[in-house]
Amino acid sequence: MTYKLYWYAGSAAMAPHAILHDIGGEFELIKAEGAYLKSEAYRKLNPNSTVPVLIHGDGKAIYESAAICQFLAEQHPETGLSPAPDDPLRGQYLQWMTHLTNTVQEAMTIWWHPDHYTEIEEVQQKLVRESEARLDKLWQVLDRHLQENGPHLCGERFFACDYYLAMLIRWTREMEKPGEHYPHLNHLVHLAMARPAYQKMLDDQNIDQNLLPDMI
Ligand SMILES: N[C@@H](CCC(=O)N[C@@H](CS)C(=O)NCC(=O)O)C(=O)O
Repeated sequence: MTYKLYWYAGSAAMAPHAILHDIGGEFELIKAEGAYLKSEAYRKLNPNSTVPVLIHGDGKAIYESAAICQFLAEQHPETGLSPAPDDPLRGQYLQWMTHLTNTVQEAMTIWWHPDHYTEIEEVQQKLVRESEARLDKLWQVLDRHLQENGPHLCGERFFACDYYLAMLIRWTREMEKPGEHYPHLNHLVHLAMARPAYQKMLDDQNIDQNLLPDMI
């Protein structure tokens, strides 16, 4: 099966793109940015005009990065990126995937796009500050979790949720306290970057991921 991934560099396509490299078969990358995202053709794939979109099977499109990650990892159990339904880690894996996309990513969206929430500039500035404070709390909880139960989110095994976390951490590099400043989050990104599939994704996307040295 040949997959197609609509993407642009450094976007929410990073994690699905790394997983496609773990799967190892051929896939097609289709760059989608700017005006093209708003085009009628693209809106047929994703009416929200965002990347990523995955095309699979006989042309079915899926959007939402976390859904694409889970779909790909489940379709390809040989990658080891998703615990099977009867695996004792399954519940935790689903918890992390959901938490990352509906809580951590949402806090980040407020930082990147306060304009989605209000037109009033002062309120936007307040939202940005509040979202940094909220992220700080979320990072502290995640960092403590990794310290006590890591090195990955579900312990010894690396799953798709770990790619997702590494991607979200990258999005905070311009914040006052980037995610990589927390030692166990930083270590998690190093673990993702040590995987050839993640490196291939960074190369394809022409991303030079400068990262603080491993702190643990
Ligand atoms: N919840 C969506 C969010 C997707 C999203 O906001 N993607 C951004 C890039 S990270 C995008 O395409 N923005 C539209 C643009 O840049 O014009 C997901 O996780 O896939």
